[in-house]
Amino acid sequence: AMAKGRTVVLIGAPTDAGAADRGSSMGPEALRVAGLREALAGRGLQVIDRGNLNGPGNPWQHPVDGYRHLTEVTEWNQLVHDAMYAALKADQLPILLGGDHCLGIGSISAVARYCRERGKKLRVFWLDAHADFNTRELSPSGNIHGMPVACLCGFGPAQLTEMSGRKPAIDPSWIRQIGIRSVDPLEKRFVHEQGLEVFDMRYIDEHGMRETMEQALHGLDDDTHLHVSFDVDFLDPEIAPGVLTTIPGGPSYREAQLCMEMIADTGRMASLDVMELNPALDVRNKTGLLAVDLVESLFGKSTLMRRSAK
Ligand code: 6HN
Ligand code: MN
Ligand code: MN
Ligand code: MN
Repeated sequence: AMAKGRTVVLIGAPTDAGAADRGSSMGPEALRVAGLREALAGRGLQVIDRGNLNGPGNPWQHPVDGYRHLTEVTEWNQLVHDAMYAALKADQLPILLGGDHCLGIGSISAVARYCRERGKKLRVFWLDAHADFNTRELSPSGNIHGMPVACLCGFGPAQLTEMSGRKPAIDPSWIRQIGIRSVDPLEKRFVHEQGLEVFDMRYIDEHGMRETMEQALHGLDDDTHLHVSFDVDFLDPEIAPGVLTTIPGGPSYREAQLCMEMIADTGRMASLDVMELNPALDVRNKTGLLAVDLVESLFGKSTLMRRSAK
């Protein structure tokens, strides 16, 4: 599926309207400056950089009725949905360059629509320090980047839950959350109620990244489209300071590499989000460079030829 010669499309979505503070709107350009296109081309992929989507600015308002910037977040997600869907229809592998993680709604709604039409199964890997499973009733902040997984599962405002053409866009059983270590009190209860499969940091500590990924990847087959939604705050802040919502105790450099390499080994990743990179908080684009390094691993770069290499 991920053979050399595939066409990868970069879609920049420079907004931070779903977050509590500014700066992730600069993420797409920081990923480009860190050499994302060149890294992918080095993997033997065709790369088309579509440039940035052009959505509304950040009005910088307080939440209204439990949501901050719902109008702007909706517009951005519709743009993302349309661009991701067009790329998938053209048999390309889209990479969304965020932008804050509210955009996972549009991205994964497009993937869900596409999979439904093709009769494909979908699995979503949510690599994140956070579960992003809040609703306006549960959220302590009103920030929609804390709500995308709930919206995709059908819990949220109609304009965000119905974007895929079907509500819910995805079933909770299609999701695997990895690296989680910060869940709000009411959100925690809802995660349990909905039966999300969460490989939190405690699980990774006890079982190791290898067994964690074996579990998370279990059951993927030829008919499964694997979407990876990579929130850069997944990574330990020691190695990845360039994010707004740093949470200590994340995966190390080696653990993150293994996670990405094991995804690459399956050959089934067919769409990707790289989210929440915040260059205003970074140090000499260190986090941007690390994100590009990990994306290379997602596309099969490893230190040596693996005996299992396809
Ligand atoms: N992210 N759980 C917090 C909230 O405000 O809902 C933080 C969410 C962070 C979201 O990093 O994508
Ligand atoms: Mn997130
Ligand atoms: Mn996060
Ligand atoms: Mn074990």
